[in-house]
Amino acid sequence: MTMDPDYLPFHPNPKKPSYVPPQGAVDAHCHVFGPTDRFPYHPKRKYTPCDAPKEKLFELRDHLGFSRNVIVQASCHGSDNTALIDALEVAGELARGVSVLSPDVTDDELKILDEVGVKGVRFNFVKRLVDSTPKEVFMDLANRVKALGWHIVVYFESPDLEDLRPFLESLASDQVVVIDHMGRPDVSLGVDSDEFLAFMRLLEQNPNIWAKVSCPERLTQQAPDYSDVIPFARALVESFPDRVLWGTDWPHPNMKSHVPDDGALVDVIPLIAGTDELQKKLLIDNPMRLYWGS
Ligand code: 0GY
Repeated sequence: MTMDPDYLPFHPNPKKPSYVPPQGAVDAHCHVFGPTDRFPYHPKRKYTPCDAPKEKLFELRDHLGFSRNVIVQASCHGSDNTALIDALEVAGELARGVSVLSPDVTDDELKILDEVGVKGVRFNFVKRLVDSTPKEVFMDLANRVKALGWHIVVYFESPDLEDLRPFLESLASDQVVVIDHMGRPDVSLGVDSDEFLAFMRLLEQNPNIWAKVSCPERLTQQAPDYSDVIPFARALVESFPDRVLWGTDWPHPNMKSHVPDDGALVDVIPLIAGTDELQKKLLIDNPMRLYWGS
């Protein structure tokens, strides 16, 4: 199996952000990858990342002025959560996790994940990243993790929203559902586009649906200032201040256009959450409630 990475490496030396996050801030979307010799990538992965071990993530957390991480299992490790478990064991109270589960996961495996700090399961519908999984399989997993008090994280791209809407609404009838990266809008259409208004309506009509206002680096056509993405994130933060999360997305797997500077990504925060109160909800209150139960 080749281990050559097929996307850009993460930024070797991100700048110190000008924006200082409030004490206790949470980076609620980031990943750990490898190291390959301990935690091999999944044989059916769609891309091979650069190793991005937990030590590097924790260094970045401190450098950017954050206190905690929510580490999300990405497709390149499939449903083998061992690198995630290892990172959570070392981080203790400073991290929580979101897993990817195989349909035949046992109750004992779920218990281990729960004990180490996993609080959610991710359902990935992005066709370039995963082979498709029937919705019934996801529904069954959602029912199983409900007993543990976990929530669901869903990743899809905006053209798939209408197809997924009944499924999302059904999940959200009695469980929190977090949508990754604002449902990946096409930002060239503008914040008043039918497409983005449909996403806003999804949150308006479903009080259990949350959004991550993350990933300007993937959505932008104006790197590195990300000004075309800011109105989308700001609309969500101002309309749903108690249901938004923010994350770096480090180490930015599968990026081919540019290498984001994580310090520059942090400097976007005050542009999308314009007051101390909105920043505190986005970076502390919301993630602490969902992942630390406080
Ligand atoms: C992300 C985005 C991506 C990758 C994954 O699971 C993944 O492999 O999430 C992507 O390529 O858009 O959230 O990190």
